[in-house]
Amino acid sequence: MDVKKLAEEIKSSFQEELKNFENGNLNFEDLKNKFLGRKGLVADAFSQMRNFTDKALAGQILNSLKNELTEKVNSLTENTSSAKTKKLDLSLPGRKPNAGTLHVVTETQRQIEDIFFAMGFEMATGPQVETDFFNFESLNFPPDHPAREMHDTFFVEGDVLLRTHTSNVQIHAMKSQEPPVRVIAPGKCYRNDTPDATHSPVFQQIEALYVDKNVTFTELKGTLDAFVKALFGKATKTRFRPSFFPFTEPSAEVDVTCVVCKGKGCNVCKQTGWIEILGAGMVDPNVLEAVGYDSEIYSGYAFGLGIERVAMLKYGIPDLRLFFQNDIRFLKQF
Ligand code: FA5
Repeated sequence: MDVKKLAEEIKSSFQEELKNFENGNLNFEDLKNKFLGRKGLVADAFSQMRNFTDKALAGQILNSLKNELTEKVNSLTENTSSAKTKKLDLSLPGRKPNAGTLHVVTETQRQIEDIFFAMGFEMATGPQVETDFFNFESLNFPPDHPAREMHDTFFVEGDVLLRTHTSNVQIHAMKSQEPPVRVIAPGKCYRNDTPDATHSPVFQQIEALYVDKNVTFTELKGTLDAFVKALFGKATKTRFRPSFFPFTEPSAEVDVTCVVCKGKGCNVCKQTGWIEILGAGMVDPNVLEAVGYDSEIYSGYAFGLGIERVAMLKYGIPDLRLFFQNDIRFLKQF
């Protein structure tokens, strides 16, 4: 077989198909595949190599055919893409970029912060990796005190641990300033708790602390009632249950009406109609003395609330684990 003739035939067939392509009767991929594809005419010519008498010459001719067609095809891609740009239809509606939103827990945190800022509280912060002293001892939890059992946590090494509550910030705040102190401190906390509808091993709290002359339990009740009504609406009720925290005396757990069932009882509130959102109390005089405040002159209240629990109530979310699963369908609702 004459390789030159074969190459000429392929070239003229390419010219024919090029016209079809330019007329819009053949698409680019089909044109390219017909000549340069794995099963295209050029590859087919190469596969007939053993039939050509002068194989070296045949190789040269077919290689230069392949290069020539590849160049032509490549120049077509450039032309077509610039042709496409020219045909850009500016009247088409644009593609909307997917704007992110704040996570519902962050959103809730900011709402809570705004309510307390409006009442005159300031922002305070403290470390998440903390020493036993700030997380427990200075808050009146002696070593081996049974109250530590409910705060089983993750130990880093020695007496360094991941804080179990934001109450450590009470100590940092009081050590760094004289009364009056009126601060809130949001942040992550860690406990060796089994995840369920209302618990997670990592969760967030907001601590509040107010120390001054003549601060009373009545003020604590009034502040919390005003806060709950500002966040959940005027109809929301609060319930104070006697409780124990080593660093407050007296102490209370504060519940609000379950918004999922409106107080009737469901699996979120464990059929009680109430959901616990925070622990509170009057700062124990021992704590005030430990930071160098005179407990005869000063008194104060403190409370710590779970932000996820508040977000669940506010938005009627039945399971706390939804916050961490990152399901975009869930997150987009807020
Ligand atoms: C405390 O942590 C105290 N530090 C609160 C406090 C501060 C009392 C100041 C007095 C004065 P408690 O262990 O009850 O208390 O937790 C407070 C809130 O954190 C709970 O009401 C709950 O809303 C939230 N919380 C606790 N553990 C978890 C958890 N594993 N997952 C999600 N939220 C939790």
